[in-house]
Amino acid sequence: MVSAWFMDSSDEDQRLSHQLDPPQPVSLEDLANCGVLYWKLDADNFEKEGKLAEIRAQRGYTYTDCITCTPEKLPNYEQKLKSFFEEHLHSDEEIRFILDGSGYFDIRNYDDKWIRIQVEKGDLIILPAGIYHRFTLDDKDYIKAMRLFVGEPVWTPHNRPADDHPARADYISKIKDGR
Ligand code: KMT
Ligand code: NI
Repeated sequence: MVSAWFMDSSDEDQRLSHQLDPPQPVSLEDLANCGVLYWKLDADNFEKEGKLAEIRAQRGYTYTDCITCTPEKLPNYEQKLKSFFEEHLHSDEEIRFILDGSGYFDIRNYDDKWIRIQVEKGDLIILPAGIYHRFTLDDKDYIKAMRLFVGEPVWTPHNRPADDHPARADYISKIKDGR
């Protein structure tokens, strides 16, 4: 099961867990209230399992590719990791299926608090368009993920402040309706 928690506010290494003391866990339901969707799939047998194909068909995810975060496999490694960790939003969903390794997606909830979501092999996570978020590797320094998209991918991050972006207004209105 995916694990998520409210973050402490220390400036220490982003790759540490940043749990509060005592920890303040966040449930899947809380994540769903922020518009974040999650499934656990079989990363070694996802083709046979069929769940990914089902989700792709339902949600129209026609595009896939694979990203591996290591200095050897990811061009401009340092620069990319830095930009992943800048708080930003996108005009579309961010969809990642973790094939190997682990890391943290941080999202802002409706009170603008950081929630850290730990992802590992088999996790499929969908961040809604317009949510402020960022990504970091953990202390194991390795993740391999499938990226999915509806049609031609647009990876452009809009760094905060991006409150005038149409996806932001759309996101805020959906979240308000759902509360
Ligand atoms: C992103 O956009 O933040 C990434 O693709 C991070 C690596 S995949 C878990
Ligand atoms: Ni992003």
